[in-house]
Amino acid sequence: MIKLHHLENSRSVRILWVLEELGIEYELKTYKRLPSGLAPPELKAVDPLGHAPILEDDGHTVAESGAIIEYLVEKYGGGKYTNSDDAFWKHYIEGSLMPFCVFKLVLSKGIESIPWYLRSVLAVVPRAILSQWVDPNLNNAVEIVDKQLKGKQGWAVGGDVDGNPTIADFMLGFTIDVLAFGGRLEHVGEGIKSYAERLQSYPSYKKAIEKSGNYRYKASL
Ligand SMILES: N[C@@H](CCC(=O)N[C@@H](CS)C(=O)NCC(=O)O)C(=O)O
Repeated sequence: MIKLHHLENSRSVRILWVLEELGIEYELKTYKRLPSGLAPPELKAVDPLGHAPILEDDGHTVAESGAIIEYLVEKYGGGKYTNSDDAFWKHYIEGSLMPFCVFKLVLSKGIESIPWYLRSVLAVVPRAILSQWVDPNLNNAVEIVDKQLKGKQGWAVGGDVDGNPTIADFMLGFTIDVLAFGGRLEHVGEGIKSYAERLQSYPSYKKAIEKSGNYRYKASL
């Protein structure tokens, strides 16, 4: 049986969504993050990188959310869930947008961890990196997504021929949650906002979020 190694509050929500959408049976193994936020060492025993998600199926171990999604859609999707525009968005989301989300998160957490009485001095460099490099790049990357979603009533690249979500959506869902988290929805643009609303009421996505445990990125709409 398929086994998903899922880390709380992580990209493995993408795979939960695909599995729920496909309606196939799977075993879910959920891992808690260490206090540092890192994945626990047990994940390294499953795959050398030790990052979630990791999927096991039929003797294969697949890492990287994009690769896992393609594997599942190809093997179990029955020809559905694809669109010729998926390739760009799959690579763009993980290759260009997510890195800036992660830089922002890591630098902001680093600044917060500096004792307040030292912050004005020690935070100068991380704040400069944020304002001069991370924020402009992140804002630009988010705007590109917003432009793609603006005016759309359905899926990110129009869905498949039957109106189902496609690989671009499976990649985008978790990222939209991260962008919309913590009251930031007001700052992300109309396209992202309305997509986030539709996503949150989509049955298989709702189910995936329920199964993911205590999901911190639940957007307040
Ligand atoms: N590009 C990889 C990223 C994998 C990744 O960084 N996963 C994070 C969770 S979202 C992780 O396992 N973090 C724990 C750690 O860094 O120890 C993918 O798309 O699967």
